[in-house]
Amino acid sequence: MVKIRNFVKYLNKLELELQLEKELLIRYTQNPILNFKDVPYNCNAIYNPGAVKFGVKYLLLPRVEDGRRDNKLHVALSDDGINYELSPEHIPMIPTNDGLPERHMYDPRITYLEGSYYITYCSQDNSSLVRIGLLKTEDFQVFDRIGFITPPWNRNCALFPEKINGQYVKIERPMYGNEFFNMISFSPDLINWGNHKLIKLETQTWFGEKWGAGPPPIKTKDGWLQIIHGVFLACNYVYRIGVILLDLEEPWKVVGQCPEFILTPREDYERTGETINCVFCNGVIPEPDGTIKIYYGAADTSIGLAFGRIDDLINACKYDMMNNK
Ligand code: M1P
Repeated sequence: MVKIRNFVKYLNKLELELQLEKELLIRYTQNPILNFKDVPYNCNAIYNPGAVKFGVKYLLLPRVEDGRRDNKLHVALSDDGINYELSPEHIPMIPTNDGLPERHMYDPRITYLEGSYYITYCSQDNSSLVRIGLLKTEDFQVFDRIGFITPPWNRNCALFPEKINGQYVKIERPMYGNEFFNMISFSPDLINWGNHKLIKLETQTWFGEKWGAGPPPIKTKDGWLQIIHGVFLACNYVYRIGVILLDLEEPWKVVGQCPEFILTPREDYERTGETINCVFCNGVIPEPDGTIKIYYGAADTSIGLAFGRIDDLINACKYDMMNNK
């Protein structure tokens, strides 16, 4: 029995290796790993989770859209990074002190920094006005509001997992009407931010409309590995996932860019849903063996999981744009 089980494990591994030769990421065959049926109340969707290792557990912080289509964050825990149990209650909403209500919390990015977990998330009022809130927690039960760390009209913000030259660092995307700017900014205290620097990518068709940062960047010897999403306008928007490398000391400088997307909507659950043709990632978990688990929102409706290798993603970023090879 043990021999057969080991043989099946070996075959699964072989299959994974063969598929990874063709594509950089492969999907978990039982996707989606969470959908509306896992939410114990009337809801519209569950998607775009933040992700982190939490002690011996894997932790997701998905966005749940309730029966009013209001957005809240729930904690989901897992022993294996694949099978998650969702807590029935959303995390507490903390009153703001500046007169702007917070009706929706969504697209959280979780950064483990100096022994605490920090959550950057989109905070939206009763209209479409959105800015970035920052929460701090030790246990994912009690949350402190650090403050709002951008002015209104900002999304796709993640904190770096360590200071650079004595300063906290974030990546963010302010928007002015139909203009979108990805930037790095710095702070001495996580509250006051400045010294904004633009990040410039070589524009590719698949993100011709706009792009934005995904989860917090991962430190590698070749640079900060940053998962992004990119948007192309066909008859509708098409959201895809890509990857870039940022300089370790001057993270607004792009030192590598994979010209191709690394995940595109192909499966029914990615093509059909609240937002058709959409894969969007704001949570990954790198493993000590060099693999990476990529959690992504599928069609703004459910959560998919894909596997890859960090070295493959780094190598894909070493594409020579000048010489096209
Ligand atoms: O509907 C697709 C995505 O749209 C927004 O992303 P962006 O600001 O980059 O266009 C976000 O609302 C995101 O949650 C959503 O999945």
